[in-house]
Amino acid sequence: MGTNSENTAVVGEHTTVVVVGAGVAGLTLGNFLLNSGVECVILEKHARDYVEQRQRAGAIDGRGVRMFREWGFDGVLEGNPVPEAGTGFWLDGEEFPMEFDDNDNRDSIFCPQQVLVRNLTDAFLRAGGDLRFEAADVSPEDIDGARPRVRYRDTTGSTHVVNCDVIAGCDGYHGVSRASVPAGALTRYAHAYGYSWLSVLAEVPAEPLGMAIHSRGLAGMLPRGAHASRLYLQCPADDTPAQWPDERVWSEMAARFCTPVPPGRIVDKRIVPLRCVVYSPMRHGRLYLLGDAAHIVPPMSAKGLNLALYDAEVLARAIIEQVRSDDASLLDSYSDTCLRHVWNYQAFAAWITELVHNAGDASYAGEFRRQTARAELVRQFTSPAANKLFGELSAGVN
Ligand code: RFL
Repeated sequence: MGTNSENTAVVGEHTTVVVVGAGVAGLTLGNFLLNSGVECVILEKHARDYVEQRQRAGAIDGRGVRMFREWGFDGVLEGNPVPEAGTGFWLDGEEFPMEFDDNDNRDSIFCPQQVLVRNLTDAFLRAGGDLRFEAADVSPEDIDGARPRVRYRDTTGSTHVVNCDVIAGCDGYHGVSRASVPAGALTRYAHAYGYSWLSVLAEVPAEPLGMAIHSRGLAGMLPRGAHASRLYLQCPADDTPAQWPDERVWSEMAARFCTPVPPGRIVDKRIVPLRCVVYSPMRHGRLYLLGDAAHIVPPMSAKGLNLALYDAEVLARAIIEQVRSDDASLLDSYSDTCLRHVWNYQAFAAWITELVHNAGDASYAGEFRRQTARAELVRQFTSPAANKLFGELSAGVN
């Protein structure tokens, strides 16, 4: 390693994989690589505290739970997970329990995303991993050339260049990795729903637990640990959090669940537009895109985090195969392998999103669609065959 004192650039550093972003995709990939003896460096733009406190998803599906077990990382799921059993759907106040008759959904758990991120960070650092927080101006370079590398600035202002064989873009939807792909090289497939969710984090246990379908719109209450919940309220696409004072949140929850909902302290409120996005292919040259950097699913499906985990495992296996056997076939098929799974989950996400929203507020899809969606929902709740199919769709089974 040499230092150019004029521009304080540190040159000559080399690793096998530079992972951009220490979210669930980046940390899972980093851990699997390190555990298999593959060198990597993770670059994260935020400070460790910020990343570890960021509250987001909370549902890990059966495939994700089994994946961590199979790789010997059971420990990363510890720390306040709540079994998913007991989730219900309320249709105009009538409760229907959702019990899926398949292994995938039986294995799934509620584990707050920040708990998973904290545990993955600890595991990576404990194993001697190289994780650099507060990396500014991260910039993938020569991604389809002979010398792929990533440039960034550290907290002292020094510029570093890390040369590598593979760049893993795990920096979310607004990150720099996908933006570094030349215009026109990726196709963007997208669909926007005409409504959003007000997403609220509150310091109360999730009770009632589940989703409510009502003519006022959808509502949801799901656990984020034993003492906190995420609340969702369908709202017009152009609403702002300022239009939702705390009292309105609690009274609207009670109105949509048709039951009193004990209020608690609200710590976060944001508007999440409901949309689906897929970028294809999920690779350009030596840059591979993972997780939200490559696709967004509407939150009703609770699959965003799980897709990120899937991508991380597929890329980890592909890189390990390349390093151990000099065999690039899994790397070459990375995008196709992931996209099959992505479109499968997008299909489930689009179906469940439309079903539960159409069955509620008729001002979007009309009264006819409301009635057919309600009939279909009741069949989901009451027919063992339909329920089994729901379980299979949600588990991504073809
Ligand atoms: P992440 O988790 O956003 O991590 C990206 C990381 O990259 C960093 N970064 C950069 N680092 C270096 N240089 C740059 N220029 C960078 N730009 C960004 C970021 O700081 C961050 O650390 O993406 P990843 O790993 O792809 O994971 C995706 C999931 O986080 C996401 O899909 C889920 O949170 C979506 N989601 C849910 N998914 C589920 O499976 N189940 C759920 O129940 C669920 N609930 C949710 C959700 C997303 C939500 N929000 C935030 C819209 C609930 C909410 C409210």
